[in-house]
Amino acid sequence: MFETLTQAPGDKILALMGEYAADQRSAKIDLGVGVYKDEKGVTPVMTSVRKAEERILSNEKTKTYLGIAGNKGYGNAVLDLVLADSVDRARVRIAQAPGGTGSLWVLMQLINRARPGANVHVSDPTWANHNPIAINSGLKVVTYPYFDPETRGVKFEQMLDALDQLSADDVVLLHGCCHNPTGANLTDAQWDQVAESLARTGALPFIDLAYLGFGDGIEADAYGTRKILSSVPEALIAFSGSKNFGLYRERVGAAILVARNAEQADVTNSQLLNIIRGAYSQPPDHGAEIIRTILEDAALRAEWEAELSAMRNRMISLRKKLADAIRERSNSSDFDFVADHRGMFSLLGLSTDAVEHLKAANGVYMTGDSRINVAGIPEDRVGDLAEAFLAATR
Ligand code: PLP
Ligand code: TYF
Repeated sequence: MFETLTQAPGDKILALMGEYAADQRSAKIDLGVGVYKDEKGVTPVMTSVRKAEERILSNEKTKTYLGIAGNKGYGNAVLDLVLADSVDRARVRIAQAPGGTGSLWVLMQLINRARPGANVHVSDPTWANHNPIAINSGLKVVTYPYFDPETRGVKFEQMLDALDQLSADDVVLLHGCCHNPTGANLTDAQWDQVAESLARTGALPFIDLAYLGFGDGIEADAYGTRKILSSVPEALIAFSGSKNFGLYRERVGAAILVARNAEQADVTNSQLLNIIRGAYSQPPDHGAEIIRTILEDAALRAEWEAELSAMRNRMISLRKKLADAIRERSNSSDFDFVADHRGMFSLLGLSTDAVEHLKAANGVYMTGDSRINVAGIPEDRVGDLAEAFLAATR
């Protein structure tokens, strides 16, 4: 049987993690995989999460099956967090799913049931996993203009022109905030225009919300999602709790669907639950129960929000420090975009050779497209990094 198979391509980002671990140099710097790291370079268990786990451990009465849609309290808490009052809940359904990735998967399967082989329009560039998830679900991937390598901002006029050409048969995948890999994001006024375009063309918005709270705060980061939901009849959202709750390995996320009315929401939801049943039956509970416990308890929630703010402010401060260090050394504003970007990433726009050189000569690791994870910048080595980046671009 297996002799028919050939080697499948690996995940480049996860392979880079292995390469970094094998590097013996003590001065190496990991700006690769997108996990948050604190000033000691570790990805900590948040204190609010630890406290919630202690409560769960002492109060848990059963480990019987949860049901296909997962933890109900979690679902309601995530809807409050993400949607607020942007849309009538009678039109909304939510299913807990394994991570943002599992949520993207079940929603892509749902799209393919509604419109087999539909075009999913993704930003150029986008997270490397969007493409395989769409293809494996039977969908086609098309790109819309997004990142401008000259300004390192968003090519907004071209993006909007492309969106304006779409029809009700199209799906538009949008990063709700903290764009991966570029770090370049839409302004509120630009979100308004995107929402208006989607309402006009009828194209289906599909929002990947993997970094809520990592950009400018929970409310600010939810602006685009809520604006779109208040403007269009139908939408999909893939929510992830991996980053903002630091629950990466617990695999907690949610697939959210918004339909035209309650009847269509029920029918569409029956298909979503049918997809889940035929894939993994039901999601694991632990991560969802942690998030439910935190969001439903005022004190734990306040503690989580403070921890999330500290992570976000640390990333913003590292962005400023790196941009300042480069400006001081180069007398140019060429890298100021790093301070303007938001979320965990910035796409530097370096050549493949420069990325390889930084790794070989300086032990600085980033993904091949020159994306850096700003949370990996060591506070005491910002100067070294600034010099290495300038040398690599000369
Ligand atoms: N979407 C984007 C844009 C991401 O960067 C990630 C990163 O991990 C995910 C989705 C999915 O995350 P997870 O499946 O770990 O929740
Ligand atoms: O882009 C990143 O680095 C994160 C982490 O298959 C990640 O989103 C990377 C690859 C992958 C899963 C998660």
